Formats: sequence, C-alpha cells, structure tokens
Amino acid sequence: MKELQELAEQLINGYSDHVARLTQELLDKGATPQTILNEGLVAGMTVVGERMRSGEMYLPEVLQSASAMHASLKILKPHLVRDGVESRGKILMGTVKGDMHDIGKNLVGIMLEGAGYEIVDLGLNVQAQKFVEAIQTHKPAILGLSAMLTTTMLHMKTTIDAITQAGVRANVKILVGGAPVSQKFADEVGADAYARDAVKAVDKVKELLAA
Ligand code: B1M
Repeated sequence: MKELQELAEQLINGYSDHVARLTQELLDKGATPQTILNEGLVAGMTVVGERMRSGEMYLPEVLQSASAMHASLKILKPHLVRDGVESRGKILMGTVKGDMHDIGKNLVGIMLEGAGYEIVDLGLNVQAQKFVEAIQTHKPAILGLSAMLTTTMLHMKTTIDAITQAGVRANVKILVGGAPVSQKFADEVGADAYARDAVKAVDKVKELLAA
C-alpha cells in the first residue's frame, strides 16, 4: 500500500502531524493497526536506526521521529486495546536505569493492555529501588523490564538482584526484552522469560501466568 510507505517516510522525516493524519486515513481505509504498526511505523523506525548508526541522522532528528511514532501510537492505542475487558492480572513495567528509550516498552504495554492485563507503567530510566518499592506497593503478577542499550541492559541484573535482596523475588515473575536482549542474556540475569517483540511478550505473559 502506497500510504504505508508514505507513513514510514513521514516518520523518518519526523513530521508528527502528517504521521497522525496518515495513521487515521489508513485506519479509515480499513488497514489493520498491526499492519500500520509493522509496515509503516516499525519499518520507518528501522531506517531511522540505520541512519543513526551511519551518522546520517542526529539525535534531534531521531527525537522528532520518536515524537511522530508517539503521535501515531496515540491514535492506534484504542484500536489495539479491547474495551471493557476484565483484568487478567497486573503487570508492572519500566525501562531500566540510564535508558531513555520507551517506544518499544510502551508498545509492549499497549499490546498487553489489549490482551486484558492491567499495566502499571513506571516509565523510563527507572532505578532498581523504585522497581522494588513498586512491587511492594502494587503486588504485580509480572514485572516487565525493557532495555535498548548494551550498556543499560546490565541494569536488568542490578534490578533483579535488588528485588532478590529485598526478599520479593518469589512474589513476581520477570519478563525481559529490548533490542540487545536475548534468551541467553535473560537466563544469565535470572529472568523468568524473554520476549523478542510485543506480540511474543503477550504469549510469554500468558505462559508465565499459566505456569
Ligand atoms: Co537510541 N539507540 N540512543 N534513541 N535509538 C538505538 C537503540 C540504537 C540501536 C541506534 C543505533 O545506533 N543504530 C543505539 C543502541 C546501540 C547499542 O547499545 N547496541 C542507540 C543509541 C546509541 C542511543 C544513544 C546512546 C545515542 C547518543 O546519545 N549518542 C542515546 C542513549 C540515550 C539513553 O538511553 N541514555 C539514544 C537516544 C535515543 C533517543 C532518545 C533520541 C530516541 C528514543 C526516544 C524514545 O524512546 N522515547 C532513540 C531512538 C528512537 C532509537 C532507535 C532509532 C529506535 C528505537 C525504537 O523506538 N524502535 C534505535 C534504533 C532501532 O531500534 N532501530 C536506537 C521501535 C520500537 C518499536 O522497537 O524499541 O526495539 P524496540 O522495541 C521492540 C522490541 O525491542 C521489544 O518489543 C518492542 C516492540 O516490538 N521490546 C520488548 C522492547 N522492550 C521490551 C520489553 C519486553 C518484551 C519485549 O518485556 C518486558
């Protein structure tokens, strides 16, 4: 679809207004939210990542693309989330300390909300102690940790260690994800599960709660 390609291009250009308008137009034309997400937004963000790495795009431009992605996700969210579903369990989420990436984590949260789970989102750059306190306060069934940098992913271990030291590790199952994270890394840091993307995250949460 030509509009999906245009959506990806406008996202790369960082034009939030155009991205929002195109998202609505695609929905009106019957495109599914998943198609818009994967073939428009994620496709565009992949190019942004490549250009960032090669030095063709700088941080301010990448931030504009991120804002454009947020503008589209705001419109897509009600279509990804089912209304009036009784909560199937509480999930605490956050991006670990030092990490300012939240688009992927937000997407995982939206998909989990759509699958009927209640989300408590601590945001980004979350200190280990804040996760510990939130587990004690909210008593979630699952904690979802996100990291996008090879440096910050190490804070997944710091966070899990802090949770263990606080004596609440047995109260919560831990799911980890983010571009540099792998099943091997999840095993090394003592997580209960790893998910490659938002769709897999929903599957893993279902498996963890059934276990
Ligand atoms: Co950053 N950045 N960034 N960045 N950024 C990456 C991650 C990078 C790969 C770009 C590159 O060099 N090619 C690179 C990391 C290299 C590395 O460590 N291996 C990088 C870098 C280097 C940096 C800075 C250090 C740049 C600098 O300052 N010189 C800096 C670090 C800041 C910090 O965190 N301390 C930085 C900053 C930023 C912005 C703030 C400008 C912005 C983030 C804005 C925001 O999120 N609000 C940004 C962006 C946008 C990106 C890229 C371009 C896009 C990330 C994204 O949103 N992708 C990214 C390159 C790329 O990934 N293509 C890049 C779309 C999103 C839907 O996918 O986040 O992968 P993703 O989430 C997926 C899965 O990973 C998974 O499911 C999601 C949905 O399917 N997932 C989970 C994620 N969390 C999960 C949790 C789960 C389960 C699955 O369970 C709980």
